[in-house]
Amino acid sequence: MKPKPSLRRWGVAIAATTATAVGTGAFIQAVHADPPPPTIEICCVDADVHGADLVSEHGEHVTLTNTGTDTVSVGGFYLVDAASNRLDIGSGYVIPPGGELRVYTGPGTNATTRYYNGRTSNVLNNDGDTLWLYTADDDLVHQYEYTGTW
Ligand SMILES: [Ca+2]
Ligand SMILES: [Ca+2]
Repeated sequence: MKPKPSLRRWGVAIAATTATAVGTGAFIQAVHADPPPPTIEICCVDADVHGADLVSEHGEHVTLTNTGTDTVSVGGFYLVDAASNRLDIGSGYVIPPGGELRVYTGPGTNATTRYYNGRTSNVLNNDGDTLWLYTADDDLVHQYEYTGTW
């Protein structure tokens, strides 16, 4: 049995609204909802690149995209797979609207749209895996499942 990471989901806030008529006016009280989850999704997984999957610069990687209209800070976000392997995202990374960030398992030169974990063993199973994306505060952002490409 592979241990599953805990699926802590974003709380769904119930906006309770009470209206009290006072004379001719009315007061509306609303409970503030939790902030919405970040608009970051796991777009695609390149688990089996041409040749060795940990080749420098161009190895196996996960691509994250920002589907929203605001830049999102993703420093400290991390990915976990079904075997509890973890891929981190370095501090200070942001993804602008419509932009993407590639998170590599192996070594390479970090750049604005590429972050390398410098690991020495494969994480992304070539025959399929499930990935969970978490914020730095361990809140689940997105789940992504893929199968082998053959
Ligand atoms: Ca792989
Ligand atoms: Ca390969």
